[in-house]
Amino acid sequence: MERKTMKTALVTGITGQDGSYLAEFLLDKGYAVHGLIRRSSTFNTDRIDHLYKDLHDPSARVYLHYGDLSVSGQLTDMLHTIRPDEIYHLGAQSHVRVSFDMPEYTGDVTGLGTLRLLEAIRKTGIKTRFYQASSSEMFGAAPPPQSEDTPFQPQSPYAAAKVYAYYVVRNYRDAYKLFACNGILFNHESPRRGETFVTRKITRAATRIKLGLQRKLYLGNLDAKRDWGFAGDYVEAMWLMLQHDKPDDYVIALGETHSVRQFLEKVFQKLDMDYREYVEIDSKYFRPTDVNILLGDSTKARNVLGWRPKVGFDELVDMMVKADLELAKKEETLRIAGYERSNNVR
Ligand code: NAP
Ligand code: G4F
Repeated sequence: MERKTMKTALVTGITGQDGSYLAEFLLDKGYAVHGLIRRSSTFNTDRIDHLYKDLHDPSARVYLHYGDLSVSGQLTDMLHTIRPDEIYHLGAQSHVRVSFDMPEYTGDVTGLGTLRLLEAIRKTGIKTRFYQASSSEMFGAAPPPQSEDTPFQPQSPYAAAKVYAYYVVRNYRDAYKLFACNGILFNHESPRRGETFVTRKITRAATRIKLGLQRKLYLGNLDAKRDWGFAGDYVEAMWLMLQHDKPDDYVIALGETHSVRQFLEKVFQKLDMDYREYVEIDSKYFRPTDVNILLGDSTKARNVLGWRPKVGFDELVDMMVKADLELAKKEETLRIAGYERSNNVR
């Protein structure tokens, strides 16, 4: 019988929310998964620790490499050594509010980071397929619904950096015939979402308040509307784009929009509480310019790739509340045993 060789993928941002779901998905499909990780003085691999096996174990299929998107030589060496069949470029300074505090760094990592990887592919001459984590933030002030044909009106240094990256991907596809795709993903969340993004900040705080571990939740603009889906569903779309016979750009979205206030109401209601008793507005969480409304039209991805999200908005909220309630209960147990976790709200 013919032995099928294992496909190899390189994932930048493997330690992030999406990277962890994607690594799981690719391992299930039989891939060997290489990930770029940053050196950190504290552990930053929590989301993928359950996937990692010691390399002396013959069944190990996850390989981690130290590097940084701001250093091009390293990226080129890595591609030369790994020669991945597919590259999923998810690494970025991904926080919109932070991009106003660190605009130059965000431009370097989130914008130029993509160019550095594309150049590494071009210089090494490896045959690979490239996925770029583009974002619905690029639509910015453009009225909804937003699709592949909607002109970009970026409203932050983060969004501007992503627009730059989007266009270099298209340019390298045209100029050098690279198989390179932009996935224009609308907001996607999960129990693994970073704790400073609004959905997770709310589910963490509400469940902690419920158990008496926290008293207040400070937020910014409650009127902003987002099209929130489940991260696990969205990583499948990334993979589908790279399996298609030609490279293209696709919007990925649930196609429903809800305000931050509606999300808040729903979460607190599930816990039998009224958010108005606990939430205070703090101007530090407002952005110099915000995106008022995002609502995606993913007809193209549904028709061409056959992509279908499995988790709806209500199920997503349920999933996040349940997971954070469990986490808060563990925290409560530790607190009773004398261990206080610091709750640095950012
Ligand atoms: P995330 O949780 O913030 O993860 C970002 C990842 O990038 C982390 O693994 C981080 O490493 C890594 N990273 C940051 N700076 C780096 C650098 N200088 N060099 C190497 N790696 C670096 O983001 P996510 O939610 O998973 O999103 C994944 C990608 O999709 C990002 O590009 C984001 O901008 C984009 N996106 C996200 C959404 C969404 O709703 N989630 C929607 C559209 C697009 P550490 O763990 O060490 O910090
Ligand atoms: O959760 P957010 O920080 O997500 P945002 O800005 O939409 O960006 C996320 O989604 C993008 C896709 O559209 C990604 F490209 C990006 O990497 C990231 O994953 O904020 C959502 C909304 C904003 O309007 C914000 O002003 O919530 C509002 N908000 C209100 N109070 C808050 C807060 N956001 C945060 N992070 N923290 C608050 O206290």
